[in-house]
Amino acid sequence: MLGKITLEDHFNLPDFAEKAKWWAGLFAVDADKHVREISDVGKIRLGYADQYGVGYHILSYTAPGIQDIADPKQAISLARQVNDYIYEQIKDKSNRFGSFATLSMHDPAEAAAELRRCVEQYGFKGALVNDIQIGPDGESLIFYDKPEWDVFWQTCVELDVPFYLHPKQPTGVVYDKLWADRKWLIGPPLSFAQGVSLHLLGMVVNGVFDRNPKLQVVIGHLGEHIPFDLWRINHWFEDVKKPLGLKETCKKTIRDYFRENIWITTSGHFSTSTLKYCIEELGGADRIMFSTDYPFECYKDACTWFDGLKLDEGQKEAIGRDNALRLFKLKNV
Ligand code: GRE
Ligand code: ZN
Repeated sequence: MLGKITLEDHFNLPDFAEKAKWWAGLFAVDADKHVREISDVGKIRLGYADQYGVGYHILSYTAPGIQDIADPKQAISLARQVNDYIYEQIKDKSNRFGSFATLSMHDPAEAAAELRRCVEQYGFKGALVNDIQIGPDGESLIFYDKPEWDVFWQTCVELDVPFYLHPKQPTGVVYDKLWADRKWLIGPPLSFAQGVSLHLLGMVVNGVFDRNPKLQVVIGHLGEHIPFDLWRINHWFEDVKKPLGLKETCKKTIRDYFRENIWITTSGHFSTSTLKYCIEELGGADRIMFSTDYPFECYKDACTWFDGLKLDEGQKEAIGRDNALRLFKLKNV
């Protein structure tokens, strides 16, 4: 399929090759190739895109990004630097590239202000954040599911842009107690999905979507394990947790939030049976979008898998392109 749109496509600041190398050492077999690819937002990336039929990318700064920076001033300053950098890189290629805003999530009003700057001045398409923000003491973990974050969520709604909740690695006491002795499970095998599913379901039970009913949140990796558990989550919310008090903060069903607020992408998860399961469990393909997860995954694997799929009439166009056009209101791409 030509003209596919990918929404999880990461870049790095060229000055940060050392950090990219550290991350690549954890997750890439060929670290040098990985650093070359993640630092490029031109020839290499567009070469793959042209070869494998990707027409448009919404780029994002790579994990763990700003969410690993404990010092709030340093965090906001790097976020601004990243946003200024990527804008300069893509401004003359707006038919091929868009970008998500990179945000420091230390302070809701500050995050909202930087998102507004990126959307209004640079035409960015939303924000992508790498799970929880490490707090100023280097230990505390900032979740965005409390009412004080509503000023940020209201800004997403007002600007009419989606928020992509992307994984990062476990740190601090969580790392020490749970993962240190099981380090091969860190990342795609388990920890990434656990982190994002905890955070997103935290937003559900703590009322973020009830207070901000128009908010649109995207998660990758075919839903970070949540679609597989949807029946069981729904059963326990409706039949046990709501009678016990959950109904105070969470008025609708988990399936309602997946119909009205939540989207998933295929990033890094190229399984036909799992995609078909998600289409069935989520009641159709209307909120599922193609994505690669480049350069942690390659265009060849993502695109040859997707192009070879046999789905019902219209579903491939919807997932590969049309749903993203609709959600991000893309024109001329
Ligand atoms: C990602 O950013 O999506 C990612 C990593 C590291 C390994 C796999 C992966 O940052 O998908
Ligand atoms: Zn990713």
